[in-house]
Amino acid sequence: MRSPVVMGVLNVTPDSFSDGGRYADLEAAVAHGVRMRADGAALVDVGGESTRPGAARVDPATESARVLPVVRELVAAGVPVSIDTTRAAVAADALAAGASVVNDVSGGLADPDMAGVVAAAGCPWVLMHWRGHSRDMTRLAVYADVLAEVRRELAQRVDAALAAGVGGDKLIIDPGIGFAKTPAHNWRLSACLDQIVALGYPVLFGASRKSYLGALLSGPDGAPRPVDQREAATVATTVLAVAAGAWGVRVHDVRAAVDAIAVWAATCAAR
Ligand code: PMM
Repeated sequence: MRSPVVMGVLNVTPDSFSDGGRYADLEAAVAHGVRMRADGAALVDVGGESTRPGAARVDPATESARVLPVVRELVAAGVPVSIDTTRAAVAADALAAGASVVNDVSGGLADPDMAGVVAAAGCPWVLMHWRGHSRDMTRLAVYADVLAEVRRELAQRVDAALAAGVGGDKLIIDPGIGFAKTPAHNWRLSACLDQIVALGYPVLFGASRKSYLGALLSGPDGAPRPVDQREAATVATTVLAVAAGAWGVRVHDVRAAVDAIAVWAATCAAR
């Protein structure tokens, strides 16, 4: 059985919810990416624009200036890189700098040129479920049936990608945990991840340290569990996701995810 992919998160932003500011300088960012690779990350996902709910957008030049030096140095160090961007120009620059995968949280919706860039590069493309930019995200978290709607909207993004000439074997889908979703929506999608897998494409699952886990683990005063104390919960989501058939998980603590997957795989092998 193929081992699930672990994608390590490397946000080179001053304001991401989980690691904002920590890897803003080049040396620290590259060192962290190299460490995640050594810990077993199949890909290091470099992002230069925060997608936290309510975040303001950065201009494309700022986004490129943040990510390109990091992509270049990681690739030179032999680390496979995905570029976490919704912008075709940033994706094209990152691919030219050696990135091998485009991780587009908008599933191709934010930039009409993205499909063309991906098709021309012939690289894998992560299509995440998305309904709008961070500023509007909370307002867009309205569903009659979140599972049915996310399945339908993901299938539409797949169809659009295929129509634009991207190979079906290059597509990876992602339910977009925390993106225009309430905690209840996130739990429902987690519970029914097998039905996203049933769409027939590899599924990436990104729950690492997200706020619905903080809300679940809130203290007696109702305050959410701080971001840096959500790792055990994140590991639980990793095991549940791979058991549901996910292709991979996007996480901050790569070692913890790799260890959890090893336990899951050894358990499966002994059946
Ligand atoms: N989540 C974030 C950013 N990029 N990409 C994919 N494919 N899936 C996700 O769930 C996802 C993503 C936001 O989380 P972060 O601030 O920890 O990077």
